[in-house]
Amino acid sequence: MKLSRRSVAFMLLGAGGLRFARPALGQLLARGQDQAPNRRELTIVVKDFGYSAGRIEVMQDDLVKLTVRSEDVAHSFAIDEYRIVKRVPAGGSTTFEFQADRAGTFPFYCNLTSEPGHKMERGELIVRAK
Ligand SMILES: [Cu+2]
Repeated sequence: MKLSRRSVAFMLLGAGGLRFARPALGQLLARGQDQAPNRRELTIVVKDFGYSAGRIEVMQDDLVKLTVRSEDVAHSFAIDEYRIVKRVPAGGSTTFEFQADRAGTFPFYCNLTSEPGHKMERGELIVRAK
């Protein structure tokens, strides 16, 4: 007999009662493809023409909420492959979300040209395949 996720859920409810079924049901549903993605919240500081994290690692399909904060002049944060380009105001921050739906290694950088140092701001986003 092939069990659908729904019928398994009903079996758990029937066997263990709602109180005990909840954690198991949660784990079960977390693996489903139609479920909400894992959320990741990350903050990167940029100053002195460098990002505080040279590498960001997430899992494929994570919903990433990223805050980039400048502790000096205006900067930006760009990931070409994800078509992300965000301004980071001087002394301020920007927060945005994206779903890391493509696995691989993707460079991030600051695309400002007002001073040569911006070119040195580099890092990479690593999205681990599921
Ligand atoms: Cu910059």
